[in-house]
Amino acid sequence: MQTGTVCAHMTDKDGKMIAPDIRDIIKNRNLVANFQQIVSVSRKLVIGVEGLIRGIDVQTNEIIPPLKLFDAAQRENLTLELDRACRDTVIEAFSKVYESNREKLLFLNLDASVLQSSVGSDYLLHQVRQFRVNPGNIVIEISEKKVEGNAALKKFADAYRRYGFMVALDDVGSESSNIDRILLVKPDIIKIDISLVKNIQNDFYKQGVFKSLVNMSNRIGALVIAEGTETEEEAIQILRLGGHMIQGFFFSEPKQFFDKKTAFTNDKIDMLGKRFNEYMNLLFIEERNRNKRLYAVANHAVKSLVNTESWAFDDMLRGIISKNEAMECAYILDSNGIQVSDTICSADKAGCQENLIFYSARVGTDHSMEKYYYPLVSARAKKHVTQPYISLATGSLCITISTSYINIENKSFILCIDFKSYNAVNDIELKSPMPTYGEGIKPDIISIINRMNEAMIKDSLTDAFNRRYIEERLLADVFHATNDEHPISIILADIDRFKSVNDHYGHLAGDEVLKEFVRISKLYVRKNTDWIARYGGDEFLIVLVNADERVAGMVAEKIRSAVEKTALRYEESDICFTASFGTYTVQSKKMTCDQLLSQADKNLYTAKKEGRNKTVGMRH
Ligand code: GH3
Ligand code: MG
Repeated sequence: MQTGTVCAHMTDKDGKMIAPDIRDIIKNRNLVANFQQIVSVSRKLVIGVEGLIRGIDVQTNEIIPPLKLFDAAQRENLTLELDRACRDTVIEAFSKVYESNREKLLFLNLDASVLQSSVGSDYLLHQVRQFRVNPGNIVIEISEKKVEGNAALKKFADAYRRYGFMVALDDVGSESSNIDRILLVKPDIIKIDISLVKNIQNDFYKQGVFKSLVNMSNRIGALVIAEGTETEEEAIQILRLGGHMIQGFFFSEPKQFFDKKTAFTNDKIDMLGKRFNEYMNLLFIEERNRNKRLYAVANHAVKSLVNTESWAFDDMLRGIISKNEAMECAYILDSNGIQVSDTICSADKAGCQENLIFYSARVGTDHSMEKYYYPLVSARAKKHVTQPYISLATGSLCITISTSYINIENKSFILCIDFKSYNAVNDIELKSPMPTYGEGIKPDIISIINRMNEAMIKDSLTDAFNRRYIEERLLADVFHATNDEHPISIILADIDRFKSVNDHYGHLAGDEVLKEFVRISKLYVRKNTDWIARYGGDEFLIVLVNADERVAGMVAEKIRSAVEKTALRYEESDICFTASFGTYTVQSKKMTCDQLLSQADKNLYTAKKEGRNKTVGMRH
């Protein structure tokens, strides 16, 4: 819950704080509803508003913030009465704009301490009925901090979900968060607390926690809202980390009332979308340039190492490190991932700390499970750059580049270099020239542009469409389907135990499995209307336009069965694999893309839970 910037100064003549007369406030409904917008940037719309309550001191006309109201109510044992009065006020104000905005959501706070009494009474259900608001438009926000027992929370969430409400866990990521509670309640929405969002662009740890919460939410079919987003930098990071929706002063402050037209519009959405694209383009270019620099440095080092026998590795590494300020440390592995040199740190040793958790590895350490070794062997890559991670040698953020080479003893080795940070890496001079076209080769501009356009919307590995395409096309397809009143079905498919395919046969074989899955799927969908996109790692989205529930189930089953029967020849092996499918169909009802995807994802999750190699559709 956001409390905004309201301040109240109810003091007596000596300057002492006076408690509000809570009985009077409840009895006379001296309450006012404010609303703050919640925005989906990818869908370019305001999906709803959170209702926030303020009290009014009728004598002074001063505003009383919610915390103060609830404190006073608790002292008088009137929490339940105040909670109900607040909700009445908020729902009534919302109902005035609801009539012409029937697809918008109202996020409604419920004081967790009244959960127990709310389960049996159905009071909230009667409240929304009284104001003729559909429960499907209401998201009940329960503050994580205040919930005392898991059982009451689950009972409440289950009961209200059955009535058609959605449930959000509020303040997730604040000091008392419980991950097990999220898994237990399986909320529809997770609202991430302002403490995790504040300055997230400068905090690698916050980014890590935020990303994990998003990943977990995606798995359980919940959407993530980042609360308390105040700046453009924070908003861009949230989008980069996969946050689904944004709330906070960046988009709008809570407003006392809104009219029907402006209630759900916001000028900043388009601008943020553009800024985000610019940011991602820059990031991509920076990363590519950074990797080029790293490769140039590593190649240079390898040139000296190919002529060095293994007994002299340590000395040679010392020489290399001393000439490169950006390097933190370097070490050499044999082809099994076992360290054969010492870990040579930069002269200042600034970064190399030694304690029980963070220490530099020594000769004999097994690195075969590390992200800088694995791709070189599994995918037979010659070199690899990791994403930034916390180094065990230094405890600070680093990037490792690994390069395989053969030395004069004709043995294979892998050189690993840890680089200090982005800035240091960016300072390395880039010596390799930009690629140029050879003499006599005229680049065909049209075909380059076509290829680039294609690359913008296609997944380069599988030739299915990519995430960007999903965002644009699904919106259009769903819009047309609901407008023209024809059904639209989606299938979410995920390869079963795909990690073990990678583990058994290597990443390149895994890639072939992904390609094969797309090839098979294309055989069972219509070329001109239906489409297939890569939704994430081994997850695919198939969209069937003008196809009902029965057709969706049939198509999914056909693909599933064809996949099951396939033995993919790869090198000396026949790889067999299966996939699970979740379908969902919208017919004669309005649904957002996010809701549609989340419903199909729930079915996919059920298919996985029920043993995999299975299709699960709607169950009425
Ligand atoms: P489950 O049946 O529960 O889906 O098990 P799973 O092992 O398939 O689990 P999950 O879907 O979470 O794993 C996806 C794996 O796909 C993780 C990742 O290493 C791998 N992966 C993601 N992208 C690629 C890719 O482009 N190529 C290859 N070879 N593997 C990928
Ligand atoms: Mg999988």
